[in-house]
Amino acid sequence: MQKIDWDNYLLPFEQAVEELKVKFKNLRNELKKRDEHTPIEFVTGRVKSLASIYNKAKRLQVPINEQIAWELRDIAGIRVMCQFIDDIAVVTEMIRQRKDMTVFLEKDYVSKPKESGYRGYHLSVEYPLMTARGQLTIPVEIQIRTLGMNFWATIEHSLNYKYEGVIPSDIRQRLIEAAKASYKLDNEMNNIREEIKEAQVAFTRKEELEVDS
Ligand code: 0O2
Repeated sequence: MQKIDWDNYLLPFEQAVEELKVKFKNLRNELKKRDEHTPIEFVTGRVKSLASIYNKAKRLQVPINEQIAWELRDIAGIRVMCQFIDDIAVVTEMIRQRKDMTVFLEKDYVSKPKESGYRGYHLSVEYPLMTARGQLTIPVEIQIRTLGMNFWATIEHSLNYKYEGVIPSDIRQRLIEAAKASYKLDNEMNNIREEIKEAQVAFTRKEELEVDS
């Protein structure tokens, strides 16, 4: 089997992550200036580490070759964080409507969480990239989460790292309970989102007036 030159192979994924982070940050800034509420709170992105690529390939039992990115789909990953659960659908629809990427797979772990308690909405998109060697289309996974879902997933990810993927069952159970509590909070906040949005708009206006005067 031909060996992969990882530095070269990952180059377009790094470029795609950088481009998409800018695009989603610009989208947030535009919405913030135009409308009074933006469904995007903040955006992050990363290229999957080699260790994580090998682990996932092993778990899915797929060979390591040039096609690996299409098997794993999340070598390039973008995360969009939202304040409210309803914002997730708004961002999802914006992505579906975009002309610079094509959605080819959606996984709804918001209404159907993973066994671990993990929630998030995953979109796999084909992203055309202009490189020095011409156009390439690469897969990118966009994860959309509320701030609460992201907080939970970040903590769980560190514990998984600490316990090398085998979290003790008592801690695992508490994480499941914490995920339920976090989702309850997300729903409560979602139910009073109009009140919260109005308060945030009033607060921003007050700050702007103070700066102007
Ligand atoms: P990293 O950043 O690579 O170290 P998908 O096709 O992605 O919708 P699939 O195939 O089940 O779902 O994917 P996988 O590999 O289980 O998860 C993909 C990514 O989703 C993970 O990347 C996490 O970011 C997130 N995720 C999925 N399940 C969990 C979970 O139970 N806990 C947490 N914390 N995150 C989860 P990596 O590979 O973990 O991260």
